[in-house]
Amino acid sequence: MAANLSAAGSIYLYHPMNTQRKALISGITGQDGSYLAEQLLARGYEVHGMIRRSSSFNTSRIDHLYNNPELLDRRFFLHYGDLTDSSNLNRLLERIGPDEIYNLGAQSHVKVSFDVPEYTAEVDGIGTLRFLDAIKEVGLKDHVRFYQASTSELYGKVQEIPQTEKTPFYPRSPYGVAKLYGYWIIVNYRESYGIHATNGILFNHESPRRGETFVTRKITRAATRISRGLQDCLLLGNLDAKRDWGYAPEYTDGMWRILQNDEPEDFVLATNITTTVRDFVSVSFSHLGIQLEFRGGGVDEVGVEVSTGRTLVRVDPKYFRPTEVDLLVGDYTKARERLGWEPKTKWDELARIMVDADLALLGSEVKSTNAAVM
Ligand code: NAP
Ligand code: G4F
Repeated sequence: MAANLSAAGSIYLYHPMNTQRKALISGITGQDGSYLAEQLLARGYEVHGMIRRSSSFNTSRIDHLYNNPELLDRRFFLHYGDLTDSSNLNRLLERIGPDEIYNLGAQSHVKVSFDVPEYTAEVDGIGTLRFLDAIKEVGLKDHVRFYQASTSELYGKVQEIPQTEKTPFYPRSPYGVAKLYGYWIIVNYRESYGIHATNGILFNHESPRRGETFVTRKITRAATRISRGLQDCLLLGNLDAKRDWGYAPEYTDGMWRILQNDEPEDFVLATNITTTVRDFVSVSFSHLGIQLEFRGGGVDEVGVEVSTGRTLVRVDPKYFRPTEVDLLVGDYTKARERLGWEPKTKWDELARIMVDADLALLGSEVKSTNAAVM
């Protein structure tokens, strides 16, 4: 599908008489970007997405929008771009003239940020500055509203439980530190230039569209594959880590609500419930009829199937991080009171949704393999 993109990018020209609300999303090919694009289209927006050139297809999460002739190049436009390229950002803002910008693009993997710290800072930190500066340069500063994808990773070594908008930050990874720059440059441009720029401090949110190397999706994919005899064992890192896991489409709805608030303010979105990785594993396997018992400790801890004695989960230190965030749990009171936002899906229901989706995916993979050999 990527073949037509440059055409989609070059034919669109901003017209001042066009009154439909326009949103620009960086990171539209990611988990959140894909849900947000769907929701904004459903709300009647014209949606523009920034997409990176890739040597392989990177659009699977938005292909259903791209392949819809009612939408493509009518209300849904894709443009090549990158958060490391200022001239590209300037050009896009000039051409599109968006009313709302959602900056979701990022090198978003915490562990990977230890391997590519400089690139992570470029994209997640300075990329935010580039966007804000482009807004100033093209004269959109009094018009546009800007959402920054800030993160509970800012709290890192937590200074308070639960974490609120007022809790001091203590990031524990190059990713967290890069996002800290993003957070403060938003505050600074808001205070210096009056730009309607806001931070959504979002706690972990997951879905069937979650990238396969984040822990929840890694667990639900492996559990379904193990249950069908396609994989022997799941290797994980820190089983004791605790996260506040919510359901991604509810959080992208929260992003939109944050931008509809006339005062540019920062908000925590979370569920206020924290759970260990180990418990997420147990619930995921249990939904497939596999009861696990965890035995041992540290790197020797294993998850054993009670009925057969098979070891299905092991610890592999290669998934440990140089510095870990042990516990996250967010207090979303401000979002509830000011935006009417509340999470609906609890983490165990979320695990079941993801397991069911991965099972369905396995079914279609098996079917398409069969079709290919027949
Ligand atoms: P994701 O699935 O990893 O998506 C990241 C998106 O950013 C992808 O579209 C990716 O493009 C794009 N991207 C990466 N590098 C880029 C660059 N140099 N220029 C432009 N785009 C680039 O992440 P997500 O889970 O949807 O998260 C969305 C945002 O929220 C991220 O900023 C993340 O850090 C933040 N956040 C996420 C969570 C969470 O729990 N999901 C919580 C708090 C904050 P490709 O598809 O081409 O790789
Ligand atoms: O799923 P994770 O990789 O997510 P993490 O590090 O919390 O980051 C995610 O949420 C942040 C919001 O708090 C976002 F800002 C960020 O962009 C991303 O979306 O890891 C969750 C926990 C960690 O403590 C990790 O050490 O799970 C632990 N874990 C244990 N075994 C593992 C594994 N994580 C991964 N990715 N892979 C494992 O095998």
